[in-house]
Amino acid sequence: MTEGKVKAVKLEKKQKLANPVEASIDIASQEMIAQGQKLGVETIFDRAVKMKPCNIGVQGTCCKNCSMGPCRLPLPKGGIEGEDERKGLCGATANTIAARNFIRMIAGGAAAHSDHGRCVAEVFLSVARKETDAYEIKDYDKLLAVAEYLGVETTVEIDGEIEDRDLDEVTLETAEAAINEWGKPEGELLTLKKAPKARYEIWKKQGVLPRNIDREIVEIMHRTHMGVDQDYKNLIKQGTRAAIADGWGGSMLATDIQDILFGTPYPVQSEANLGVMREDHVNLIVHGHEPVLSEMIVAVAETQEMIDYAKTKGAKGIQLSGICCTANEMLQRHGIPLAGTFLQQELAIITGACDAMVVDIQCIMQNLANVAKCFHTKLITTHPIAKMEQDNVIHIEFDEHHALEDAKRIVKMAIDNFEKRGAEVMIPQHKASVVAGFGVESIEYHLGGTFRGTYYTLNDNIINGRIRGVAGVVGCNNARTRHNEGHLLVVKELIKNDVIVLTTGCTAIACAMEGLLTPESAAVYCGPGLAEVCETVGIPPVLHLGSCVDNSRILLAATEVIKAGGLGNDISDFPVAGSAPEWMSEKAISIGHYFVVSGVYTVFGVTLPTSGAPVFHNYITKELEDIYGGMWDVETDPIKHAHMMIAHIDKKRKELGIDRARERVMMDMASRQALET
Ligand code: NFS
Repeated sequence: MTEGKVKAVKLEKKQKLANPVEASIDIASQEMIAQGQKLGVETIFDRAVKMKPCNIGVQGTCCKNCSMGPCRLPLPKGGIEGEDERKGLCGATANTIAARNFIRMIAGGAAAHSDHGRCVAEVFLSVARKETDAYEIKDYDKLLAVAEYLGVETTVEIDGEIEDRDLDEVTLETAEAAINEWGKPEGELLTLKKAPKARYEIWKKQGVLPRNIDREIVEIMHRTHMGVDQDYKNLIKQGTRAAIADGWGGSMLATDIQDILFGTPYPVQSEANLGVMREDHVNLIVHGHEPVLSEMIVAVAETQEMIDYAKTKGAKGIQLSGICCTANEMLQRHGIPLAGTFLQQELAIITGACDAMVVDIQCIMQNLANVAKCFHTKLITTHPIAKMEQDNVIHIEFDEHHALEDAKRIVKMAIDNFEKRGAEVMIPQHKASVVAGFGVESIEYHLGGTFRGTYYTLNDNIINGRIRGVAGVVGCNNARTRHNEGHLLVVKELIKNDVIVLTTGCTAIACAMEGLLTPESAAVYCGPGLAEVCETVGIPPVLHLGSCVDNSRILLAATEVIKAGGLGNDISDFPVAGSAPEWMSEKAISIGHYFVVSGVYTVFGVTLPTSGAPVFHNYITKELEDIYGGMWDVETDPIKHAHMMIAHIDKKRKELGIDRARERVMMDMASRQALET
């Protein structure tokens, strides 16, 4: 530990500290929370004990959109009887205020995902214009698929013959068409046509087809300005447009373009949890979201030149690992291990073995700088829109035009810092094996029909009841709940009941840390039907589909299920449910809402910031189902949470008339064998 620098974050003597066992379900994290407390280094877990959330904000009924407020409209004790007379100075009702706040959260989330997408699209354009040689097209099949849905011709007729067009021209036109989706002056998003036809028609009928990605976000800021939209139904309608523009627009383009530039993921093996850090290696941790930078770090850190350089400094090599969604991106394409979830970022530094942490955008706690100050760790920001005020933070602005040089500088900085480690090194010895990197294509490969090459086998197993249904369990950690407990209890309860789980984001990392992302976990945790499918095909019962922008992969996988037939015409017809047990970010609200309006019943844990406005809350948790076939729900008890999803899945099985097959599966083995085709 670096002497003399501890004071910046020293825990006060009388400060109430977190109980490590109550704060996290994960032993590695418990050890590091305790280690932080021993060294006097405060973490988010201690701050969560010290500072309670504001009850009015939790209810979603605090309006601070003008300087006459903040107007606070808490729900009276015992609820509302008769007319709800609460109003702000301008007369805004609790419903208006909660709806405004809610869609501003959607705007924040959609902006974060989509601006990330824009950055990736800009790199794609640089590649197409041949302005950078650090990046190249890695997946031409994906490029041609994206060209097609963006309306770029990939063939040309010459003398009556159809020939392929020049690939450079196709690449350039595709990149230009992609960028155009953020700000085109008229029309609607071209990506919407990837949705099932019935879904597209619902959006059209409701008048919620997004026009372009940026406009829907801007319009939320306008409508929620003082004195504009004062009808909660009309407000959420705009929230719907922006959320669709995220899930079926900005996020989907981010995923597709990342696949074009960095390769479409296929299953890879790796490991997860803080135990992936190595005491005798240079530990470089990438944290954030955009793979544009971390791809270059991987490329540089794996060169012999850098490994040799690390050896000259006394290290045995370079251990790269990741936190948050950058971790998921690096895992799914390169097998780089996961150091941990959102709530483990400070803990990774408290190991005393993190030689450098390089961050880009989103989910980066400002307290990282204070924790880094207590150790030798170099904390490096890289993005022009995400800097930190603390003076120990180094800013190396990353640019795709000199990407390799920037990455080299960062890797060298980590290596040079290896020798400066203090005496207090403690890496928890906990990690689990992982198989990650699933997606629309690899699910088709593993669960597709041998001859049909579609989702036939998956559908068949849903119809015959071996797989009861599909769940998308996603989202963050939240320091107001026990780290990872909600994720793991919900996911385990689902797979125990034969529901296959698709996961992304920090839920995916939590599942990875628990060993749920291995085919072997099927025999331990699954019901008999799902276990049989997983064992036959050799897949885990929980499929890692990537980062949070990759939730678009879940939407597209659901669309493939519909296309393969036998399970209805729309996402809302088939047995699927969504969940975010430990959500905390605005991005999660945007994801939740595009799940809902894509026809998915979606349950959130922790709380929903709408509870203080019962009429609006009722609208999104009940009435939306009549319009979109999906709705919000909230449940903090993980087991109940999972069973609400299962009940919905069973309701859909019944509506499809496939509930009987499942009864036979559960009752006797002979009937199950009779179902085999
Ligand atoms: Ni998603 Fe990824 Fe994690 Fe939550 Fe943050 S890392 S984009 S927002 S905390 S899942």
